[in-house]
Amino acid sequence: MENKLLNTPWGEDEINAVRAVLVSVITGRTTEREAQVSLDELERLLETAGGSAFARLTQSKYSPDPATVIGSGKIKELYELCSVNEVPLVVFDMELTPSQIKNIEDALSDDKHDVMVIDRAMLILDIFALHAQSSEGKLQVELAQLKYTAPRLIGKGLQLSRQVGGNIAVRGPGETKLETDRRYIERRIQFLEEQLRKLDSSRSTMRKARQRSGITSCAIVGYTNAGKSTLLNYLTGAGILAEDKLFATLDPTTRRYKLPSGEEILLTDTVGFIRNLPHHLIKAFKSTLDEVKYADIILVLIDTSDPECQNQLKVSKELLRELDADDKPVVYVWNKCDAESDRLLNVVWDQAGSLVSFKDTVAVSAKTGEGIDELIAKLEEAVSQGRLPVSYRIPNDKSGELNRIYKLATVTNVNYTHDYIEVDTLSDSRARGVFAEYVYNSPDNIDE
Ligand SMILES: Nc1nc2c(ncn2[C@@H]2O[C@H](COP(=O)(O)OP(=O)(O)OP(=O)(O)O)[C@@H](O)[C@H]2O)c(=O)[nH]1
Ligand SMILES: [Mg+2]
Repeated sequence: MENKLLNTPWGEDEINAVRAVLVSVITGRTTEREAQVSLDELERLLETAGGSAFARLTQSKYSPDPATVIGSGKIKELYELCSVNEVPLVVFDMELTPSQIKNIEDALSDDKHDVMVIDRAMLILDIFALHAQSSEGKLQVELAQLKYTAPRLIGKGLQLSRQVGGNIAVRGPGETKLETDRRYIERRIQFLEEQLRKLDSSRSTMRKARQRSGITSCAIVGYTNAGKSTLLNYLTGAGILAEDKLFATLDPTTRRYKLPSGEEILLTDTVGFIRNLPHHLIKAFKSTLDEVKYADIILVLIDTSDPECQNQLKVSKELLRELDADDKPVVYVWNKCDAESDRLLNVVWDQAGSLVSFKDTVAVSAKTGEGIDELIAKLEEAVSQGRLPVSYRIPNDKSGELNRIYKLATVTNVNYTHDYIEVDTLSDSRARGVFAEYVYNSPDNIDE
């Protein structure tokens, strides 16, 4: 059999994979091209979840039908496509309500053939369920699935959904199975929210301790598959799974990294971004994404080998704004420069002026190490951003504080007097806060 979509013979994986029709509605706000690009991505998401795309169906419709999204003619076409080819799964590249899912499933199923309908967010959550490793990650995914996916499965019955859709969208994190019993869901949601609250408070205690320790933290963010984990692995040997799959990483990983100046910083690899991420999903992964929100510096990675890299950058910038993290020092990193150097040059020269300022960008290959030295230099620059000359007076009986100052600030001069130690430094806002009681001369109080 020929796989028409991919134009290749079926491989073993494709034969075992659950086949699905991908559906997109082109509304007034999207173009045909944008819809196809988004469908390409949906196809990759489906493959990551263990499915394979059988066909695509698109409809231009200024306002989607409230009951079935696509019109009745298209529904009929979809019904024929699924029943003739025995396709059990349909994935819509948009957010569907539980009743829309039920209506479409009813219209596509008959006594001989059941069809399961899911949307983009359900598919993403399914991949998260497969990839969650930490207990916090698993709790977050299960909670998001109970709130989002479960109500969308109730109409059809979970057993049937499993049979029909080959488990796609109905897996729970780890070995657990997603439940759809209403009473169970309510109790479980309460339990998970309580557990997550506890974890969140211990995470914020840890974060505060980290802030007090004065080590600069840097979050590596960017579109899924941009190479974030590969970069952290290259720099620190973190050993994180990095592969050519969407959302390979769900849980954040933090490692120490020593800059050439000798200063240590913390680098954190984070969950990838993707276009059309529903707002409630961002909220569901709040504590994971807080790593970005509370970082001192943001390193945005863009995959230059992806023809859609401009959009990757746009989505990353939008999500940073949504996370309230867009006012921090940012270093834009054009990754995979070993793969597509021509495009890289075009991107940097044609687009940097309008999208990012050229001086903040650097081209690297996290795979070969090309450009990494320049990246580190940019990082050092960003770390020192916001440092001001400040002098502290430390009473002699607290001389131990001097060691801490050495850790948190750049010391330019030390003068021992009879009553105190006078230390001239370059201090960032955090160091100025930590040693506020010792400040005797800084630009802040000179202005007063
Ligand atoms: N050619 C080339 N490939 C790279 C480079 N950096 C990463 N890759 C590949 O890109 C794919 C994705 O890399 P990851 O490090 O997993 O990407 P990520 O951003 O962590 O992705 P998610 O965790 O899935 O969001 C892998 O197959 C890497 O080997 C690079 O500089 N050059
Ligand atoms: Mg990763």
